Amino acid sequence: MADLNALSEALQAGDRNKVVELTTQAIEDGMGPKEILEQGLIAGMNIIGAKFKNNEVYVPEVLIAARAMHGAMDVLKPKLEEAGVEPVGKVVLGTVKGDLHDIGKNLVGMMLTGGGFMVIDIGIDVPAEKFVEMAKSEGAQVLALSALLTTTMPQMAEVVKAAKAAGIEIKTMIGGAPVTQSYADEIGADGYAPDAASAVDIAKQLIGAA
Ligand code: B1M
Repeated sequence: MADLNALSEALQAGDRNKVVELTTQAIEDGMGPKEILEQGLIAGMNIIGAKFKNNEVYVPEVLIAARAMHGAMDVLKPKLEEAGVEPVGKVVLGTVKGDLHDIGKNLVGMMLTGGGFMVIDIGIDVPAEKFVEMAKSEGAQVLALSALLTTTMPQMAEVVKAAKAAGIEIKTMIGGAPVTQSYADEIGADGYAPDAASAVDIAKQLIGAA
């Protein structure tokens, strides 16, 4: 019988081949895709997230764990769809207009995916109107904005303003090295996360899934 603890541990070690092998084995053993996702993969990603927050692991370890998670998701996704398993929520994620930094954004996306969210990553240098348009067309619950430059932070205010003006039911959350909770308060964003692991907690709180 497949061992979900071993799956979680292989994910934490970033051993993509082992993670794919154990996920495949768990499916063949007749385990439910939701159980494999939650008790194996998300459980492992949560541990990586907590260690990342505590500076026990660093960006490279998170990236290789996320790569292993992606490998498993390729195998698991069709099974999840067949079983009608709904994601925790849908997030539209991007780096704001004028800003080309994407390493932190990508990490946030990987952690959110690892946390069970469906993430629509719309890239870098994204204007406010595009965020709103995508949030509408995707029916997302959360708009997640990243900025690494003090000069592009004001773009976050533009997105928050545009989302409010469009009258859409959506929560906005922001992050990035120069961004703070007080800036989030100042521009009326619903949430702020200092790092990729906390972004998952905040996104869940915002949609009442915490
Ligand atoms: Co640039 N850059 N850069 N850069 N760059 C910084 C940010 C800078 C601090 C360097 C410095 O001067 N010391 C400085 C900004 C100064 C400021 O405004 N305060 C700077 C500058 C000035 C510039 C240029 C203007 C340089 C120039 O051309 N003269 C230029 C701007 C280009 C543009 O965007 N228009 C520029 C360009 C670049 C590169 C293209 C060369 C490259 C980016 C490559 C890429 O992203 N694909 C680059 C890089 C790599 C950096 C540094 C070195 C590293 C950034 C990074 O990836 N960190 C950076 C200096 C530094 O931070 N040490 C610097 C690792 C990443 C994991 O952390 O992105 O902070 P971070 O993400 C964290 C959290 O912030 C948080 O979670 C992540 C993981 O925990 N987080 C969120 C991020 N987004 C979040 C969203 C959330 C929640 C949490 O919710 C939605």
